[in-house]
Amino acid sequence: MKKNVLSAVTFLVAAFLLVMAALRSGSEITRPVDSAAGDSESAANSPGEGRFAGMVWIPAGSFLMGSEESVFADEMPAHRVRLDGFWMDRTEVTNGQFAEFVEATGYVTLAEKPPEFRSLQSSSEAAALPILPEFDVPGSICSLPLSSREQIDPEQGAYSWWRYVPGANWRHPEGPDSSIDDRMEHPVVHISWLDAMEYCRWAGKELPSEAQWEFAARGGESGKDYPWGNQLTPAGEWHGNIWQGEFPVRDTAADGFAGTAPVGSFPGNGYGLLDISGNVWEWCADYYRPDYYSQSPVNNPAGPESSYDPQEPGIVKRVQRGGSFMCSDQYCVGYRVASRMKGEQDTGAFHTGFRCVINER
Ligand SMILES: [Ca+2]
Repeated sequence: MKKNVLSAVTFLVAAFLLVMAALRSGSEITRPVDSAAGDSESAANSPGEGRFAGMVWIPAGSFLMGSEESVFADEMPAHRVRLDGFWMDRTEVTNGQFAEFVEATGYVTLAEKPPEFRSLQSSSEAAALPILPEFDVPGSICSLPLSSREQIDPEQGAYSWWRYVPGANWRHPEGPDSSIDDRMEHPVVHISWLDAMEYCRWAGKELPSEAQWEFAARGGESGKDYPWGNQLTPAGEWHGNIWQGEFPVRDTAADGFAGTAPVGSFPGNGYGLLDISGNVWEWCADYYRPDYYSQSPVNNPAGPESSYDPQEPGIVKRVQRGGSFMCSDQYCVGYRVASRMKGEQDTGAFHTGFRCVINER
């Protein structure tokens, strides 16, 4: 059951494009078994200075990436990966940081422009379809507050609680009447992969490879379910901003936050990375392919050369990792350290952000 529901959510970021294109067309999570310990350098992950300010050094090392057993086939096979050291942002990029970028460059995000099909494979028949008029305005994807499960149309599944909101963008996360004035320390959202790349270029940084992301998220531990261990709430404490309560009807915010949280509201992992699990999905540089782990090179894998999602083969997708405030144990469980997600590269949503790396010492 859970897998079916998960399949529904994987469509969610793509749902907007598909709808525009007029294509009307539980189980228990298996715990990865302990793997051989990583052999990281002993160098301390000391905080950076200058252009490395706000970053931590992730020492070179090797680890077992993915899951040895999982209900999610794209996490397998677990495979050995070796990485050079790199710097990584301690936190997700905040609204304040993104505002500096926009102020300096005048950059306009894709959600602030009329939609275009920017992430269709050249062979996709959808490229010839018109954008429906009601969606042919700037906007982005938000969740629709529900008052009861009766509002969920079984035939629509996840479409029941996601909607395209005209005027929603990073400055107005829930639509034109919302603002980020009191959220400058929250992660920026409604950021597409293409937007994130532009920010990185400006900042002299890059998006992490998926392997870098998972290695860093594991925090020097191996074979754990979460960045902090194998228990979701050790000693009853929440270690990341996710969803509690009946999904998607009522978020009890038992972790202290409904929606995004200011970055750094929870303890860091073994490398001092904050919110690496939960809060917002984080873009990685890599194209998404579910079978990449069977092809991955050992040293510094940079992802496949093209994207392929069998659920939507016509759309170019990039990897997202870490889960968000919308993830619950009844649903996408994306906050697990091995969980993989994908999104079309030109589309953000109100739970999608990023953090950066620098690949030099
Ligand atoms: Ca929460």
